[in-house]
Formats: sequence, C-alpha cells, structure tokens
Amino acid sequence: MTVSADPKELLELATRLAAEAGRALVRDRPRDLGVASTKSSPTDIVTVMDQRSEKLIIEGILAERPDDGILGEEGGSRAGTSGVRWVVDPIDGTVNYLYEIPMWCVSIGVQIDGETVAGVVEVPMLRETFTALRGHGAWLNGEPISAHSAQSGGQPVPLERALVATGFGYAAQRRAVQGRIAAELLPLVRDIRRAGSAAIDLCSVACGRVDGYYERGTNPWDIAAGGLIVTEAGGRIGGLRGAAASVEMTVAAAGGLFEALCEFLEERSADRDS
Ligand code: LIP
Repeated sequence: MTVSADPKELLELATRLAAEAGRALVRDRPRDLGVASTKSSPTDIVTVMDQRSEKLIIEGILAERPDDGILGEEGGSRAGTSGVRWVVDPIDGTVNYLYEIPMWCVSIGVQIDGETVAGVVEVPMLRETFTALRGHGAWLNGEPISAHSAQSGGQPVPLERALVATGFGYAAQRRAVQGRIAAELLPLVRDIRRAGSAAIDLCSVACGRVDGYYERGTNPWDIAAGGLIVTEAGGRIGGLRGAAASVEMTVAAAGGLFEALCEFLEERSADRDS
C-alpha cells in the first residue's frame, strides 16, 4: 500500500542527499584509499567510501521516510511498507573514483509501486546534477536537456554517424565476448566511448553528449535514475527483442538509432556470454 508520496518532494530529498554524499566523497576521500573488498571478481571493488556514501544516503532517507524500502548496491537494502523504494548507487564508477578519474557519480532513483518517478545523478567532479521527474522532464543543473543530438540538428542519427558509449563487465569470459562485439561495432559507427559509469553514460545520452549507449550486465542501481533521465529527455531505453532494460542488456538512444543499435546487438546475440 502506498502512503501519500509526492514525486517532487521525493526528488528534492534524493537531490539533497546525492549532493551531500557527493561533497563527502570529495572532502573525505583518504589519500591512501584502497580496496575494502571485492564482489564478483578481483576487479569488482568496493571502497570504504562506497560504504560511507551508502550509509549517509540511507540514514538521510530513513530519517525523513522511515517506512520506505531501499535497494542499495553495497548491501543496505531493506523492505518497506510505504510503496516507495529508493534505488541507490552510492558511487557509480567506483574504479574511476579509486583511480581519481573524474567520471564517477552518485545515483538515486525513487520508485512508487515499482515505477521510477524521480531520479538524480550527481557528478561532483564535473559540478553537474542531472535530475528527472516522470512526466515533467529532465534537467542538467536545472536547465532542460534533450536526447536529440545537437550535432544532428535534432534529426535521427544514423549508426554510421553515432558516437556510442558502452561498458564492460568484470568477468574475463564476458569481457572477451564484449570486446569482440565492440570491435565489430567500431568500424560501423563514428566512435566508441567507455566512461566507466553506466549512470553517467545514460545522462550523456539524455543531453546529447553521446548518441547511444549499450551494456550487458548493468544492475538496477546503475540504471534506475539514468533510465528515467533518458526517457524524460525524449530518449528510449530498453533491452533486446522488445524486452525491458535489465542485467541482460541495456540500450539507450534517441529513436531511430535505438532500433539500429538493438538490431546490431540482436544479430550478434550480445545478451549472451558466449
Ligand atoms: C560500473 C558501471 C559501468 C560498468 C563498470 C562498473 P560500478 O559500476 O556503472 O557501466 O561498465 O564496469 O560496473 O561497479 O562502478 O558501481
């Protein structure tokens, strides 16, 4: 059952907590930051700052909304009774954060009865805050954004002129397959970019910094906020063969290119690890 929840108020809380976590991640980063633990492989890392960021965000949520549910990347998940669920990636782009590469962010999506209604992606090193409210649009630092690339005058971008972002998993077998697929795509498109954060890649689609994005292996916390930002900026997000975006495959682009990217990936069964 959903108690009264105003998406605008949820977005305001999410944005405030993402900004607070972002400031702490910059201010409190130990100079000797190391790897606190690993997950799916020795290179799938967690730092103490991922854990502190998630703790700060969850404590801030529950202080104001104690009955909400939470899905957190670093284990801070809990069931709720309000119908509102917060989907939290305390640092998306953890490897970039560890190596002091600026392309990392805090991503918070907010769902009511399973539908994402608000999202924020906070990119502290770029001083950029991407937000979206279902049915009301998407913004970068408060200014409206569009997935229709400025470079193409708002026209659909053909595959051969597309700047495409992607990412790779942590398991060697999957990376070998992903590398082969990226190698086949490379001569067919303008170029490829690999930023290291799915949430930032999705925001880049939403504001026309890349024309499309695809990745196999994204988690719900990687794409919850960025997926809403894409659709509210007029883009499309989904999986292959008409499926929803999922860990199997996430594709995002403006119309026209979205279908062409999906066709390329479907022809190569890119949603498999063999
Ligand atoms: C990252 C994803 C990115 C993927 C990276 C990594 P993390 O999430 O956002 O798309 O390519 O390998 O998984 O692990 O930094 O939270």
